[in-house]
Amino acid sequence: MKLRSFIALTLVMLATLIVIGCSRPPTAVEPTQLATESGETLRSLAAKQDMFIGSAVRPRALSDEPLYREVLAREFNIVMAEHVMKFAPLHPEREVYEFRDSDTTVEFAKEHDMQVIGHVLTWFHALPRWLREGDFTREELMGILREHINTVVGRYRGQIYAWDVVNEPLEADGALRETLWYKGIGPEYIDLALRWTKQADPDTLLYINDYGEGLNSKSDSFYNLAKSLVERGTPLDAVGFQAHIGFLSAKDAAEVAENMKRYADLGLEVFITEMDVPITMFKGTREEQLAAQAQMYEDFLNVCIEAPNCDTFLMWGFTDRHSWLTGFTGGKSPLIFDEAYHPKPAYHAMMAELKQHVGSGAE
Ligand code: 9MR
Repeated sequence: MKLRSFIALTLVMLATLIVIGCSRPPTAVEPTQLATESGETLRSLAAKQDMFIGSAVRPRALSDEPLYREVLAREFNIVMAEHVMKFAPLHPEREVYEFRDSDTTVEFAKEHDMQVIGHVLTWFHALPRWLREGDFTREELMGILREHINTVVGRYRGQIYAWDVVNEPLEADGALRETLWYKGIGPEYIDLALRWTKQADPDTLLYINDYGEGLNSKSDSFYNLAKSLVERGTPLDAVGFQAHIGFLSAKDAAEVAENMKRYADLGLEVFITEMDVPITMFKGTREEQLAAQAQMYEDFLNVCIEAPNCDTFLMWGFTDRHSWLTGFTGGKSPLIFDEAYHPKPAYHAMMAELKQHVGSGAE
């Protein structure tokens, strides 16, 4: 390497290290600074109206950060693994299952009297190489999926409130997504996965999950998919609206409320499963962005509370310290606690929304 290139490369590496160093989360605050004066929490207020309020979780943060554990257990009564219950991490080789991280999540929930949502049994993403490159026949793929479902759902039988059986089954235009399962088994993979999950744990709730939950052609297709499953007697209890606001999902809470109604008519529950709101979607000063973010969380929580068929509301994490949107680019601050576990305006807005309904005797 020429000397000039070497110096340039070294400078780039140094600059990168400085950026990483500067963007590291600030040191966490002492737990005593965190309790609200009244002693009320999202969890206590949600429980008063038989609601589940929760977050996606990361096992490494659970094991490494006392404050992560403390705030999670204090504020939420339901959790979902952000990554570790997907096919690739759970089933890395054909004959090998790796349950350590998912067990950590389920055990934490048990210790703190929280419910668990299982995410996810079939998805186009997070598939292990042996499966992606396996060149399996239809019968083999069906055998693999059935065995995976039996093993995973069977292991946690009786411990999972609801299973996300099919994640993101649709393309943006509303067509069935051409996943490995779709291509290898056919569209009936959805029915089969739901039936096999029901057999492996008859008491868990089953749902399919996607984004684009306003009123649009994709949400119409999702509704038609759910309707056809119900009509042919395939077990299905709910649909999940991901609610990654401003990224892939609806921005208009009124549209989401309208969309929820038609599922009530089908006898299906709706779960809000992955809500987050990057502040970068709003204009203005940081204070204005945080206020707009708070309003968005409040509006979506309100939609769920007001709907007769929504009592489960999860966010895709709870602290900006741990979010799929907090990466190298940073600055999106999409969650309701900041990187030092201080509650943000969005947290207070959700508390106020819950309080208002407890106060009005909605429980
Ligand atoms: O946030 C998750 C990220 O940490 C994982 O690396 C990724 C692949 O497993 O999945 C992300 O979560 C996705 C979720 O499972 C399904 N809906 C979209 C979420 C954000 O991409």
